This record gives sequence, C-alpha cells and structure tokens, in this order.
Amino acid sequence: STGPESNQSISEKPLPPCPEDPPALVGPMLIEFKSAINLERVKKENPDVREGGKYIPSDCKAKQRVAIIIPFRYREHHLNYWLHYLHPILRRQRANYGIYIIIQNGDDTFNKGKLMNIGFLEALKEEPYDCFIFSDIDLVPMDDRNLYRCYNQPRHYITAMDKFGFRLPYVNYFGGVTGLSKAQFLKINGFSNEFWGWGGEDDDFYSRVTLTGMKVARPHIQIGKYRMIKHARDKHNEDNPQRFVKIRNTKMTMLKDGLNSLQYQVINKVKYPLYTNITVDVGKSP
Ligand code: UDH
Ligand code: NGS
Repeated sequence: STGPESNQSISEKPLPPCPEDPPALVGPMLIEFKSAINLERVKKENPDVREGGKYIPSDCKAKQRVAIIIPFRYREHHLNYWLHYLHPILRRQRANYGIYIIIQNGDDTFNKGKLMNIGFLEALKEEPYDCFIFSDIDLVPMDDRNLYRCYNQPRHYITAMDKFGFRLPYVNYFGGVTGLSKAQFLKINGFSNEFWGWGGEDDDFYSRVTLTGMKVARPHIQIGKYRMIKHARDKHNEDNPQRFVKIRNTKMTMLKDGLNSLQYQVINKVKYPLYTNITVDVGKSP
C-alpha cells in the first residue's frame, strides 16, 4: 500500500537500528487484575498493532523478530489482561513481534510442551522469527525494563513472582516465561511431547538446556518481578504422576522426544486484531 501510514515503504533513508535501551520505558508498573478489560479499547489503545497481533516499530529497525507463544485452553479472561498489559509494554520495548495463542482442541489431558513446539513451527511458517518467548497466559511482568528479546543464553524472565513471595520456588525453576533463540531451541530439540497433565515439562526443558552446555540467565530481581492472575485449578490438567520418573531421564529421551518427533494437526488458524489463534489437535496421552 502507498497510504500515508505505510511510512516504511516510502521513506527514503533506511531506518536506524532500534536502541539497545529503548528510551520510552517507564520501569516499575502497577499491575492489577480487578478492572474489567474491554478488547475494543485495547485495540484502540494499540492502533499500530496489525492483524494477527503483529507489530513492527516504525521509527527504527529491531534486531530480532520475536514470536510470543502462549499455550491455551479456556482462559479468555486471562488473555484479555495479558493483551491489555503486554502490547503497550512490547511496543515501548520497540520489539518486532507476533502473538501466537496455541489452543489445544477438545477436552483431553493438556499437553503444554507439545503446544509450545507447535507454536515454534507454526510461527516460523509465517515469519522468519529469530527469538521465541514461551509464556503462560496468566503472567504479567511488573517492570518494562524486562526486555522480551533473546540473549546469548536461554533466558528465564522471572526472577521474582508474587505468588512465591517475590522469590522463585527453587533455583533451577524454568517455568512461566522463557526465551530461546531459534538456534538454542533447535539445539535442545524443543520441549518434550510426552508430559501429559500438570508438572515437570519445565524441569525437563531446563535439563535440556544444561545438558547441551547452555546456562540460563535471568534479569535483576528488581526487574524480573511478575504478577500471576489467581485462578482455580484447570480441568483436564491433573498432576501427572509420571513426571518424577520422566524428569530423571531427560538425558536419554531428549534426542528422540521433541521437535523431531512432534505430531499434530492444525484445526484452524484465525487472525484477530490483537493475536493469532491456532487451534490444534495434539492427540491423546497413551
Ligand atoms: N493452560 C491453559 N488452560 C489449561 C491449562 C493450562 O490455558 O486448562 C495454559 C495457560 O497458559 C497457563 C499455562 O498453561 O498459564 C500453565 O498452566 P499450569 O496449570 O501449568 O500453571 P498454573 O500456574 O496453575 O496456571 C497451577 C495449578 C496448580 C498446580 C498444583 C500442583 N500440585
Ligand atoms: C514443580 C514442578 C514444576 C512447576 C513448579 C512450580 O514442582 O513443573 O513446581 O509450580 N515440577 C514437578 O512437578 C516435577 S507452581 O507452584 O507454579 O504451581 O512449574
């Protein structure tokens, strides 16, 4: 298009690189989950977010293209808060990003790892993303200096979570919000596809990172603070009794269980103004 809004195509000079420290950041933010969210309003407040929840800074060229992958089922209420808070944060960070909500179809046992792997592959079918951020839908950063981009080591964006008294449950915790470059994710063969139900897939993911010689890094504790939306336990995501055995065997299983063994079917893909929904059939636990 050649309208006045497509300033990138008609500008004469190439855009300068986006600054390492985005100047528009505000630092600590007030995050609460009481006010009602109206998505029409979120859309109006983020007019430069394009269909499918994609954003490209217009005043600079971002170094990385970031895909944000969110595993999902029956959490519409949380999605509204997440979009309300994250779009403005990501825009201030001058990120070039796309939001992918990966929905497990049906009522069989939830499989978060599979949804993450699917998100990685499906996002890459759309754009040549460099960086993948895997986020729970109910986690919102409390400081926008917590940059949603990839680093030279896999990143855990959470250093302090409200529900753990602004600490981590254990040092090697690697759940909630994590980010890996494409190369880092390929190196570990993605997530395991074999964690059905709650727990352990994030511990297995951590072992994959360390077993391949990488090391997780986190932001400073003041910057890595998160709020979690309180909620009732999900249906069809019971504690997985096999998780303790499985996380002891990552070294043996990771080479053959992951991206290279992933099987799924896309049921549909819908681009909404603020995000892309991809509904998938992940099969059933054996
Ligand atoms: N998710 C859904 N729908 C579900 C289940 C999970 O969308 O039905 C997604 C969602 O993005 C969520 C993420 O998966 O934020 C993680 O879900 P989780 O069940 O692993 O974690 P959460 O902290 O709930 O939200 C923890 C339940 C308490 C477990 C107690 C174990 N003994
Ligand atoms: C560990 C789980 C992780 C989980 C973490 C925090 O025990 O998957 O607790 O859970 N590992 C196993 O079960 C092996 S939380 O308190 O957020 O519900 O992420």
